[in-house]
This record gives sequence, C-alpha cells and structure tokens, in this order.
Amino acid sequence: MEISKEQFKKEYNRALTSLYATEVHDLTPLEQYITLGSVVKEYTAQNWMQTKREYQQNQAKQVYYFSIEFLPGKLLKSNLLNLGILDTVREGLADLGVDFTHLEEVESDQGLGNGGLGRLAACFMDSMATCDVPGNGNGIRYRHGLFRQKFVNGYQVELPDNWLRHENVWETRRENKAETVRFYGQVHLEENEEGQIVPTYRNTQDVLAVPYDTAMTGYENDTVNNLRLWSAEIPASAEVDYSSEGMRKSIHNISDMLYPDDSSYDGRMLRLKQEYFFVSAGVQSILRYYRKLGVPMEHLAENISIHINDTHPTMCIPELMRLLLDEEGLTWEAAWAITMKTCSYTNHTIMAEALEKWPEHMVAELVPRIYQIICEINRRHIESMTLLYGAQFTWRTSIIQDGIIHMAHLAIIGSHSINGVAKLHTEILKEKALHDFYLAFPARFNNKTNGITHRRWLLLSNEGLSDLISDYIGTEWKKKPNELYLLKAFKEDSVLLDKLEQVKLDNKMRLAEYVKETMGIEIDPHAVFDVQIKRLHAYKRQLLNVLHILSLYLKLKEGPTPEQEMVPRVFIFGAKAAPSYSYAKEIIKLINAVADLINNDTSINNKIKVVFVENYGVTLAEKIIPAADISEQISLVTKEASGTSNMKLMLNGAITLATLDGANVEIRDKVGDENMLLFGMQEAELYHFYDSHSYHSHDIYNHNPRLKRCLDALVDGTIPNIEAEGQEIFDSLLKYNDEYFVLKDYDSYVAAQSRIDSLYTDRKKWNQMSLLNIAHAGEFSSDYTIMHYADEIWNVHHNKNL
Ligand code: 26W
Repeated sequence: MEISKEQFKKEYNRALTSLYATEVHDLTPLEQYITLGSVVKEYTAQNWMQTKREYQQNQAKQVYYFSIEFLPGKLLKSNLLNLGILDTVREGLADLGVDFTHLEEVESDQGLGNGGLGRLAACFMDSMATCDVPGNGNGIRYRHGLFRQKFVNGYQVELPDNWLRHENVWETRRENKAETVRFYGQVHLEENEEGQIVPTYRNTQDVLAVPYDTAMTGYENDTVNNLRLWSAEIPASAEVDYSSEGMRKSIHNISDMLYPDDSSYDGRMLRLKQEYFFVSAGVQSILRYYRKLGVPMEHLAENISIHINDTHPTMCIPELMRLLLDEEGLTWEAAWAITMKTCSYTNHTIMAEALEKWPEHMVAELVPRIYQIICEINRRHIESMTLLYGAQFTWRTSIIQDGIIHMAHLAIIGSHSINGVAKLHTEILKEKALHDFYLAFPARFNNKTNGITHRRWLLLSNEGLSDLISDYIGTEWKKKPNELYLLKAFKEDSVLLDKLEQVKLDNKMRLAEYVKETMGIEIDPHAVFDVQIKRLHAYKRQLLNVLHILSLYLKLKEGPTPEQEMVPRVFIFGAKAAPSYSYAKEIIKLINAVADLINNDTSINNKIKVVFVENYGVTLAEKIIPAADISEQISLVTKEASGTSNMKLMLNGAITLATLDGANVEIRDKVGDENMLLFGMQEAELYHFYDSHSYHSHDIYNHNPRLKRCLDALVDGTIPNIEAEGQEIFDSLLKYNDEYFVLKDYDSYVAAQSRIDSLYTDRKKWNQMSLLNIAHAGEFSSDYTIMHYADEIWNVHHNKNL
C-alpha cells in the first residue's frame, strides 16, 4: 500500500487523540503500541473485507488449515513489512519522538504453540496470504500460551503466559459467528416423521465457541486471509443452569491453556475436549459459510479443503460425517466420499509416544455421536479391507484396537492425502511407521518438505544481510527467494565476503549486548557462535552437545596443548522442556551447571563460554539466528521428521553441523557435503542395531578414555550441584543402554567439531561456505512448500509460477 510519512503521522495522531485524547509523549510505550496497532489494523481492514468478498463472489475453493497450535510470535513488524510501510512508519514515529524498537518490545509473543508444528502453521499462514492461496487458519485462542521459562538455580521453572493481560490489538471478536459445541449426554438414533433415522441428543453440556479473527496479511499484495481462533464461553441458554462455579470453570478451562507437551501424548479429557471443541466449531462454521453459497452439498469437496495438521484435529473427519449425515441427510456412502475428498493429513513425527491413542470409553463418554460414527468407519474399513488383505493386515490398520482409538489410523483412512514433512521422513512413513497403510493406499502418500517464511526469518530479523543481498542481486529475491541462487556468482568477490562477515559480526555484537544485559555474561563476538535452539528432547541430543563441550573443557584444563590454538567458542542453547518430562529437565540442569562451571573458570581465559538463554521462543530466535556461525542439527538419524531451525540458520549464513536426518539430508543435497559438517550413523546402520540388538553403550565407554572421562564427570563431582541429575543421566547412558546412541555418535561428532577450528580461521573459505548456504536456502521458503500443497493436495488457487 502506498502511504506517505506525513499521512501516516496524521493518522497516528488522529488515532491517539481518539484513543487517549493526549499528546504522544504522554503515552506509555504500550499505549503508543496500541495506537499504532489500531492504525495498522485499519490499513488491513479494507483488503481483509475485499479478500473475503472476492473468495465468496468467485466461489474460490478455500482451504481450512486445522491446527491445535499456531506460533506467530509478534505481528507488528511483519504486518508493516507485508504492507510495505515498515520504513515509512519507523521514520514517521521517529519524527513524533517515538522509538519503534520500544513498541516492538511491548508487544507480547503469541506463543500458542510448542515448537516445530505450531511455527510451521504460522509460516504457512504467511505464505498462503502471500501466494494468494484462499487459506484460513482454525485453532484455539488459549488465554495462556506456552509457559514462560525461568531458570532458578539452573532448574527450569514454568510461569503462566498471560499474553492477553494487555488487549490483543490484532484480533476481532465475532460474536455473531459463534457456534455451539455439544459434549457428553446420550445420543439415540430415532425415526423422525419422514421415516429417516436421526440422532436425538439428551443431557448434553453445550459450550459456546466464540471466534476471534486475526488478519493474515500477504507480502505486498492486497490479499488478507483469516486466522480464526476459538474461545470457549458459557452459552446464554435458558433451559440449562450454568450458574455453578464448577460448570462455568469446566467450560472456561477448555480454551484456558495450551498443553505444553510436544512429543508425548497424555490422555487427559481436557485435551480431548480441546481437540473436539475447535474441530466442531470450525467444521460447523465452514458448513454455515458453504450453505450460503447455495451450492449442493455433493460439491463440497470441490469448494472446500480441510487440512489436518498432525492427529490433534483428526475428529474433523467424523464431525464432517456427522453434519453431512445428521443435518444434511446424505447417505453414508455419499457423505464418506465427500469427507475423504475434502480431508488431508500431515504427519509430523514417528515417535511412538507422540502418537495419539484415546481410550474408547473417553471418546464414547465425551462425544457419543462422534464415537458412533468412528465405530461405523472402523466397521466398514474392516469389512472392505479383510476381503482384500486378510484379517491380520486389517487388524493392524483398524482404528479401534483393544479399547484404544488410534487417531493416526482414522486420519489416514478418512483422508485422500497423507504427507510427511521431509523426503527421508516420508520414506520412513512408507517403508516403516505406516507401511501397511502405504501398501493399501499408495497413491495417498506424498512428501511435502517443510519450509520457512523468508520474510520473518531474513527480511525482518536480519535487515543487515537483507540489504547486503539486495545490493548485489537486486530485490527480486524478496518475492522469488530462489533468486538467492544468484549470490553464487559472487563466491570469489572478496568485498562481498568481507561485508558478509561484517554483517554477521554486527549481529553477533548485538546478541552479545543482549546476553550481557539480560544474563550478565560477557561473550566475545569474534568467537564461534555455536547454536542449538529447539525443544529439549532426548532424540534431539542436546546431551551430545554438552558432552562435547565438557570434553573440550576437560582438555583445556589438562594444560597447554594444541587445543590452546582452538578458536574460542560460545555455545548457545535455547530450549524448553515439557513440564512433565523429567529427563529433559535434568539435561537443562546439567547444561546450566556446566555453564556455571566453565563461565566462571578464569583458567581457561574465556576460550569457551556456555549461554543457555531463558524462555526461548520466536522472538528470541529472531535475535539468535542472525548471529549464529554453527547450526546444531544433531538428532539421532530417523527421529527428527524435518526440523525447521536448520533452514532458518542456513538462510542466515550459519554452517550446519548435522546427522543425515530429516531435512538435513535435503540441505546436503543442495549445498554438498563440503559446505556442511556431517557426522554420525545413517539410517541403515541404526536399523541394523535395532534388528540385531547389538548396541552396548558400555563397550564404547570402556574403550574410549576421553568419553569415559566426560561421563565420569557426571557423577564424580567434577561438575558441582548435579548429584541427582548427573547420576540419572549417567545411568540413562550406561545402565539403560543409551536409547539415542549418544555414545555411538560421540567420536564422529567430536571429529566434526574439531574441523571447525581450521575452517573458521580460513575466513575466506568460511565466508564462501556461508554465502553458498544462503544462496541455496531460498529453496526452503514456505512459499514453495505451500504451492506444492495447493497444487498437489488441496487443488486451490495460488499466484506464483514455481
Ligand atoms: C500429543 C503431544 C504432541 C504435541 C505436538 C505430539 C506431537 C506434537 C508435534 C507433532 C511435535 C512437533 O512439533 N513435531 C515437529 O514438527 C515439525 C514441523 O513439521 C518438524 O520440523 C519437526 O521435525 C517435528 O519434530
């Protein structure tokens, strides 16, 4: 949108007058932020309404992306960037004596997600709007996002994230679009006067689902899509008395907080309630919209696509069946054909403990009609499959087994498309985790390698690098990120390489300032910034990282050796652990204890520093990633479905230190082994260990003195204040045989790490490797990922030619 600085200043002053009736300098930064938010919201409103109108008038096929998590972070700067007015607003505010960065800081992160899955959904929303995909997000408006993490004496402590304590300027409450979601009660199938079998509900507990819509602005186009988040409220109905505190609380609790687990399913009824709540509200509101189009229900799948982001929204399938059967009166066959063509599912993990398996009785009690429909879907699946594949196969693929409902099985059986999130992951789904289903439905399986929005993760968070790139290859890359490839032509351009190094150094100095300010730790911007930022999980092997740090430190302590020549290192960790995940919390304590030991040991004269930033999330990632030299992607092969921090760090010129897991494989395919640091077992070797049960961590411990020294440090007091945790971790590696092969990959990891010294000191070589990684990172833009989803799964419009 075109707007002059003067016009903006006029509108800003008009807004603050109507909001606060006072002078700008009289306002607090929060009030200045809220004023700006209201002005920007107005700028998006026209296009928001216009986009909706156009979709309806052109009867454009729309996709509804159901996700129990959305992790947008802050929206102010990204909305200004997408509207093309970031510089205008920054300068306009400066003229008014307002420092834009202060306003950025007061905005609270929308932390309505745990990690990869939620952030991917947010990147996808940004890309759908930018690529003119008629895309709608559908989720839950949690009153409390992911907990705030504090370290108390090195231990993680969780504090509530009351992100709505100040009004959320970006949302609009849509009371008139509310839906009613029914829980509990009895459902009886009875004949109505037309002789049709219809369900009658009794003693249900009804909840009012009120939507809050947030504009999802596209980049420099007039498209503004919608993110609808549902809030649970007391229905204003006469017949049921909702006066009891208990009843009111049980309803409000539904959208009170995000479950902080991102890898282990725990069958709490409230979680199941959350899953049905946003699914039923979402599907009902879709059908309400669709009925207004006046197009026969038989054509629903040509006009609506429903995407199921992991298994949490799987009840979209039986819920759509319920509405088509019970409210539209379709036959089962007609309803099922429509449902399958409308629904598609993405799997994000093969970790057994993350796969949702709900006890039959819980589903039957909470959503009896949905349970009836799931049983019928299962009965018909068994009927059709047994004929084709026999009882054994059919049993393994059935939805209900021994009183347990396998949500992934329901999602697969009810969807026309099942995709993994990286090539290796999709192959593992086909060949291993979902092999039976692949044999039965081969055509449904496809891969959609994850992506990231280069707007937030480069244009917004690393303006220095963005401007440098534009100086050399123009600005087309901002809309066509593949154009970053043009940077390869400057591989020998030492001026560019020096400037690249300077931009990185500036970002490192900025981060060093932040670390000094918030943690009081001095870090040297000329050291190698080695970064591991992701949820704390055993399979991501933050433990392998800290064992290497320990061995480096112990070597330095052994006195003057070549290591003295090692390039100074700053190891930066960012990671939250699920509150119930005690092993992960022990590793957090270990990392903090090692940090205290090393950071306060003057004898190693600052050769190593360990920085574990508190409360890692989207906004901290935007500060850390531009300053990273090394990107730690060290998960045990086959365990990380894709990873997306790997792509963000690559885009910002970091060198990836990785196992050939998830999307790391595709990073290697693009930049080549010589521009990465690869180590560790590969898939075949791991499966050999699994099949032969021939892994014995103790053998490695006994034959590797350096490693033994490290492990003993966990229990011999070398590291103070970790008595309990040290022993637990020591036992997990030796007594319980090291489930994630940390000891097995230790030597090759240390070898890869040791290559960094020589590589980093050869500045030209290093900067060339960095440039090459940036040049190839454009291919991981979620704009391309979304276009593949649009063409190959959803069959909806998008604007750009791939
Ligand atoms: C039931 C608890 C629960 C909650 C969330 C189980 C599993 C999840 C998510 C699926 C976990 C997750 O975030 N997976 C990550 O998804 C990213 C986006 O596709 C991938 O890049 C990561 O590799 C994957 O771990």
